[in-house]
Amino acid sequence: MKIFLATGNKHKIDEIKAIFANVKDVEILSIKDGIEIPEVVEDGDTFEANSAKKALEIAKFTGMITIADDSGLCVDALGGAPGVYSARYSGENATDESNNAKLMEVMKDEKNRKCHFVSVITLGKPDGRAYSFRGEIEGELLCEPKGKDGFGYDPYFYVAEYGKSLAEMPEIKNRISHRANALKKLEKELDRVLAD
Ligand code: ITT
Repeated sequence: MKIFLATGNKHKIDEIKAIFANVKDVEILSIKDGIEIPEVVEDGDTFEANSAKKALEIAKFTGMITIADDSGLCVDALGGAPGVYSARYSGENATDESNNAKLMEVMKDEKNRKCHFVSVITLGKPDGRAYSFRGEIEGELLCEPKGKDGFGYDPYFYVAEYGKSLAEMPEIKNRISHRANALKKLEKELDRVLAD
């Protein structure tokens, strides 16, 4: 079956397609297939609220079963910031570079580098029903970037178990990441959710 992936972030499209590659009978469509979608205003206070809003608004717009990902970096020493504001941490015209520069500036004298990524994947139906799944991954913030793959905060996100940043291990990232963990939960429930 065809499932529409509601995101404007091409890195998310690549990752979600790679993670879902082995899921039988599911074909992921996205803006990369030439389907245009309106921007959804992300004004929720939680990953769950924003993820459900994106999935449901775009499911209604396309008339297709739609999945959305709302995700972000939560830093312990910053009380969970940037959290749901991760994409625009350094302001309206933020880029990955400006967000990382701000994060490094704010964290420069901080010894506690513990952090985690969160991804909430929602499957939304055009009739308004939504099913959300949360995944997380623990890490530590590096002081210098490492690696060239991935996107966003990946070059600063160090995973002790592998001794590497997420930007240094794209294949492994797609097995262990917050996004992979949320998608595994969706995959487990997919038949039930689709039949509901
Ligand atoms: P859509 O809303 O269109 O999906 P977006 O990039 O705006 O795209 P979010 O609002 O969910 O998505 O913001 C997620 C931000 O969190 C993202 O832009 C990165 O800065 C960060 N982020 C999320 N997942 C990440 C990952 O796997 N690696 C690095 N940074 C990540």
